[in-house]
Parts: sequence; structure tokens; C-alpha cells
Amino acid sequence: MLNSNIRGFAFDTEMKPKILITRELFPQTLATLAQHFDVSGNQDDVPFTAQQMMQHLADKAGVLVVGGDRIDAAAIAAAPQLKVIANCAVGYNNVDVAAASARRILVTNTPGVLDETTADLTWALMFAAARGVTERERFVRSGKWESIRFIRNLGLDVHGATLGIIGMGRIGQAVARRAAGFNMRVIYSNRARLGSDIERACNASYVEKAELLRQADFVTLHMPYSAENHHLIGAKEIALMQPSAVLINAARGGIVDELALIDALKNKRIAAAGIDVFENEPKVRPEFFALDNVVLLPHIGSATTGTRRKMADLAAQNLIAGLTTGTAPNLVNG
Ligand code: 8YV
Repeated sequence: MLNSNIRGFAFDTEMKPKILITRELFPQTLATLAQHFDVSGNQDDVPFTAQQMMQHLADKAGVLVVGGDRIDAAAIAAAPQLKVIANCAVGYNNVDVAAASARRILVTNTPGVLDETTADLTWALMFAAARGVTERERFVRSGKWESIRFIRNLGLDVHGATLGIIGMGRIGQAVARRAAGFNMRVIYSNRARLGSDIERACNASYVEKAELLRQADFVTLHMPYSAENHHLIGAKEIALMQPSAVLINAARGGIVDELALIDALKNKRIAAAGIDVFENEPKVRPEFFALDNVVLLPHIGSATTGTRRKMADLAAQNLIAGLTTGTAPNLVNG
């Protein structure tokens, strides 16, 4: 029996479509997918080279992309049978959506399920950067702590400070809602001003980006990466910030000009930064390692068991829907 539901693609239902899962995933998700597909996994979790990715995709109808693995135009060109790219992340700048759309390949993401968890991590970065938590933890581990020094080890107050949120989508709003507990003033900038109901719920006031940079004690970024957001925060923007201000980036690396940030941290033009994402991750500029006023994390914004399970389930459901019905929830290419 032939199933021709999938646009321009017919396969014998006796033969399950072949899919690739690019990195280690929960065994439960693999088991669910194996009910529908002939699954090739990568439970060793060693990232594929670009060449290996192309080889693995050569005979696949679908791919579940984990860990921000790149599916670029060359990978898509090397996958003549590919019908669905299910990205296991809300951001999808790792996928060449234009190249996929040109082939009518469905691309999906996992919105909604990771907002609160990413907002939590943003706050962890804020506190850690404000109080030098990771630097001081390294100090205790070094065994060199001898006494409490009253006018040393001093950080910045989070409570009562002004929080500036650039990018006020779901994650930005989740960050804003938490600020009420710390009695903070919240200002935001965004492509478009939000409705007054949302502003009220977030207790946030709209300001222009330059004004936000001038006023905020903590500046946190929550927009997707795009060509227009490339180096949205560079030397010029950092120069507007207060010397006591803290910059947080749990969004995407390319949004911040890392060389400008390193320079500003080195010269104490801003007080500190908390960074979960890097321009060329997992490579981290070694200059960061020499700085005590930066908290560095390995892209763990969504990394809790509960949330990663939800993301994996959603990506799997997107893939199943895409390959069995020809359309899917959470399409990013319409
Ligand atoms: C993931 C993310 O780290 O959802 C996103 O956009 O950056 C993360 O949640 C990751 O790419 C997991 O596959």
C-alpha cells in the first residue's frame, strides 16, 4: 500500500521512512519515533562533521536536529529525499530555512515549552554576575580563603535595580514577571511596543533601546538571532551603559560583539556580564577565561530534565506529523 500524503513523496507503508536524530536523545523519544520510522540515532553524542552529516542525510526523509547542529544548504542539497527538518530548539538559525523552503521541506521548532526555564537561567546569570558567584566559588575551591574581608568581595544589588529587557517575546516577558519579587523597575525595548495589558502583567515600560542601555542596571537580551540582530550590542551600545551595569546574554552568541564585550569587561567599562551563548560555540574566546567579571555557561538555558523532555517530545511530534500528514505544528517556513 502506498501512502502519498506527503507532498510529492510516496512510500510503501510496509517500509518505514528513514529518519536521522543528530545527537543523543532520551531513549523514550527514540522508542516513540521507532514506532513510525526507521531511526538512525547518534547516541554516542559525538557531533557529525559537515561531511558526515551529508552522508547520514543522503537517504533520510526526516531529521530531528539536536544541540544546534547545522543543517545548511549543502546538507539539504545532499539529502534528496528530505521532507521534514524538526529542530529541537526554539531558535532555528542553525537551519537554512530558505534552502529548505525552496525544496518545500518543512522546518519546525519547539516554541513555548522552554520559556520559563530559560527565564530561570537568565536570573541565575544575573545573580551570579552581580555577586561574582562563580569567581568566588573558584576562590573557595582554591583553598585560599582565610578570613571574611569586610570591604572586599563586594557585589551589586539585584533587588531594587532597574532591569532592561531587549526583546520582549515570551522569554523576555517571563524574565520580566520574575522581577516583581525583587522590587525592580522593568523597562523594555522591542521591535514593536506591546499591548498595555501585557505591559501591565509584566509591570514593564517601553523605552527606546538607547534609553534602555543608559538607564538599566541589568541589560538582558531575548531576541532570536538574525542578520539584522548581528552585533546588536557592540562597542557603541556598550558605551551607553553605566560603568556599574551588567550585561546578560542567554539568547544567541552573534547578537553581542564579543570582542567589544571583552574589551569593555577588561577595562571595567561595564561591571560584569553573564553569558550562556557564544558567537562560535562551543569555541569560547580565550580572552574570556582571563576575566573575573564574567560568568560563562555552556548554552544551558533550556537544560532541565523536564524542559528538555518537553522539547524532545514536541520535536518528535512535529516530525511524526510532518512525515505522516505533510504538514506540522510549529512550522517556521509557513
Ligand atoms: C537549545 C536553544 O540549547 O531552543 C533554543 O533556541 O538555544 C536551546 O534550547 C538547543 O539548541 C538544544 O537542542
